[in-house]
This record gives sequence, C-alpha cells and structure tokens, in this order.
Amino acid sequence: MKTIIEPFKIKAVEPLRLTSRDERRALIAEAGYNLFNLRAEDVLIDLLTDSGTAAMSQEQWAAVMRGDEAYAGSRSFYEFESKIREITNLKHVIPTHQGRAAERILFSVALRPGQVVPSNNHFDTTRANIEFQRAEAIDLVIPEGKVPALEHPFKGNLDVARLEKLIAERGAKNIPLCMLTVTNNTGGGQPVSLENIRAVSQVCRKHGIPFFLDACRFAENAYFIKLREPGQAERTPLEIARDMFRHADGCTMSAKKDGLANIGGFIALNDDAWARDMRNLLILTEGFPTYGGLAGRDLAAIARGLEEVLDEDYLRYRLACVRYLGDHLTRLGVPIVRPPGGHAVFVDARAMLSHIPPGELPGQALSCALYVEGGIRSVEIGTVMFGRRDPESGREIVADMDLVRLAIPRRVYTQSHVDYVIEVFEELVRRKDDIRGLAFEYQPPFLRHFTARFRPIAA
Ligand code: PM9
Repeated sequence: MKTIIEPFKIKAVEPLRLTSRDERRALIAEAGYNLFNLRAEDVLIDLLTDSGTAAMSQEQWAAVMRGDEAYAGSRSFYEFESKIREITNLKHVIPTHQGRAAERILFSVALRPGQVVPSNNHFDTTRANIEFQRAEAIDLVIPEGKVPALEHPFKGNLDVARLEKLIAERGAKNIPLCMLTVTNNTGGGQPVSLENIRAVSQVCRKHGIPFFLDACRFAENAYFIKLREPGQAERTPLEIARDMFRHADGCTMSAKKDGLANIGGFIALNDDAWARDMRNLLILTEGFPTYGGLAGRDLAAIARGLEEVLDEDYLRYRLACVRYLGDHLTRLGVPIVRPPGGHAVFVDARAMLSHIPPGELPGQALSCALYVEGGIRSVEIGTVMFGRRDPESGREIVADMDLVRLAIPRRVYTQSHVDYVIEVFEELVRRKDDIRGLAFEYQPPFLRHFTARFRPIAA
C-alpha cells in the first residue's frame, strides 16, 4: 500500500474550539503580536512546538499509574536509567525537569567565562545557557545547511574543517566541550549523518575535547540515517541510535521531544568528576539524583516513550507526516527548507514575503497572518529568536534566515488537520502582498521571543 497510515487508533479525544477571523484579529493584537501570549484555547491547530505536546500511549498511561513515588531510589528511576543506558551506553544518567535544566547544569559545571562551545547550530535555550556562563556559542553547520531551497540529505552536518580551524585559532583548552544537535532544530530539523558524527567525534578525541550530543530528536535522526545513509538501510533504529551515541562522551536531552513525554529531560555522560559535580548542583536546584525535578510517574512514562519512539512503524509514519505537509506546501509554491525535516516544516518567510525587509520581521509577520487566517499557531525561528539589538545603534542585527516553523506534535493531529493547514496556506499565498511587517515594542534581555511585544508597521 502506498498510504502510510497512523500506526495507532484514538482512544481519548480533546475538543477543538473554532474562532472567527475577527476574533483572532483582536486576540493577536491583545497578545502584542506574539503567539506565545495566546491562550491555547484560542488556537485551532497548534504547531507552536513538538515539545511536551505528544499524545501518550496506553502503555505510557499505564506506566504513569505504576510510577514509584519514593523520594530516593524509586523503581521508576531505575527503569528510566536502564532504558537510557540501553540506548546510549553512557555511564551516569542524571534526570532533570526538562532539556534546558540539563543544559544549565552541564554548562555550570563545564564552562568558564570566555570559553567557546561549537555545535552545528545551538538551539536558543542552549545558546542562552552558554551565554549565561559568559561563554560563547559558535555555530558551524555546513554551508548547505544555510540555503533553504537546497536539497541535501544531511543538512544538519557540522563543517569539520571549520571545527579544526576553530580549535587551531582558539586552542583546545578554551573549548571545554563540542556539541552536535540531532536533528538540527534551528537549521530546519535537518539530520546529521553517522559519518559526520564519527568525524566530529574523531576531531574532538584528537584534541581531548569532550563531545556531547543534544539528543532531543535522536530517534528521528536515526531514522533519517536509515533512509539516507549508504549501508544503513538494513539496521534497526535502535542499532543506529546506539551507533550515534557510541561516538559521544555525553548528551543532554529534552524528553519532551523523542521521549514522547509531556515533561522531563536528562544528562547522560561518562566522566565521573563532572557527574559528581552535576549531581551536587542537581540537589541544589532540581532535586535528589534519582528524580531530578520529576515525579516517579514522569520517569516511568519517559522510559516507555523512549522504547516506543524507536518503533519503525512509528518513525515511518512520523517522517511521512512532515514530508506530506512539506511537499504539499512546495507544490503551492511556498518556499520551505528542503527537504522537510524530522519534526517540522520550516517556511522561508524571508523568501515568501520578499516585500518585507528582514529588519521588519517577515517571520513574525507570517506567523501572525497564519493565525489570523486559520487559527494556526506556528513559531518564528529567525530574527526575533536569533537576531539581537545593537546596543549602540539600536538597530536590529538580523539572523541568517527568517523561518516560520510548523512543528508537528507527535501522534496528535490527523491527515485532515494537515490538509486544513495546506488550505490556509493556499489562501495566504493568494494574499501574501497584503501582509505587513512588524516592529518590536518591548524586548527582554535574553530569550526575547518568549515575551517580546510587537506593533504592525503602517502601510
Ligand atoms: N525545543 C522547541 O519548540 C521547546 C522550546 S521553544 C518553544 O523546539 C533543542 C534542540 C531543543 C530544545 C527545545 C531544547 C530545550 C534543547 N535543545 O524545552 O527545555 O529543540 O525541554 O529543551 C523547543 P526544553
């Protein structure tokens, strides 16, 4: 059969509320043209994020009921630890309440001011946590990864020659660790090849630099490797995932993505001294090392989620879903990051709304238009998220790209929901020249996209 169906049926449903275009126009103005400020009830199709928004399976809900809530040494922790060790083969497993807590703890222990941390692309919370330690986050994605329309099987790869150059220029002792985000969220949810993981790891080992994966979407990355990397087609996603982690000294993970859970995260690593320091910090702010800010039931749900996410039928359906939306948008002439990524379609708003200069935030403008037109919530991944205001001139320093991400929550929406999104785009393509740019009205000192407010620029 050529149709790849959802490999599950629906047992519990959640109603969606329809709103009118006039209502949405008023709601987005009230929200300061920032979609994070909307109430979820006022959104019809919520593609803001794939983080923490998955539908859990009956086995995960059963695991929730079986969760062991002992303060120390709960059975659920040992299930969690054992599943993570099975996949990563890393020695220490430290639970955290979500990914950015893992990042804060890792960087608090590993970084000193003035040091640098390279990656393909750091995600916003990763970058912010590095900068919070007064260190520098450096993006070294391959040049192909910055050209939205260019087809390439592994656009998330890190440019190994630039990594070598960075090490030569800054010195290995100023690089306390190197990271690789799989899949590369900021660059369009694009995968990293096993060959590239191996090459980056070899360079790091040669210079004695610990190598960490940001493993939020490791299973989707593993399935892309199976589909696209020569010699990998016959291997299971688990075998490939284990191979990915074999090259790493540690990882951070938000279990809200490929953990198929609504909350949670962890750090896993081999270094005993770092692990000891991290556990001490964990006790200070997150909780005892066998729960790390999570309930026992959360640990149990994640352990089960990490197993289900590596199921091949699930991964085939998951990537097909995103490809379906991406290919239909391409057919409508909507410029997107090609090929579609693992968890989301990224629309190239700078190209689609070429009449809006980057300084007038075309990504944010497109996100708002999508909401007004069809009640769809997306997120800008561009100048709002990654640009910054020049403190001297007050001008906006724009990001490399202005993308709008349509992130697909795992196991939540059906094909007709996706067809509806495609229809809304059809309408927007017709009326795109009427969409106006936006200007910042307020911005906080870091992670500005979450709480900034905007105003429309008059025609
Ligand atoms: N990613 C996302 O929507 C959630 C926050 S922004 C709406 O893509 C990577 C690659 C991520 C990520 C979160 C985190 C942080 C780290 N690395 O959200 O703290 O994509 O669990 O994870 C979001 P937490």
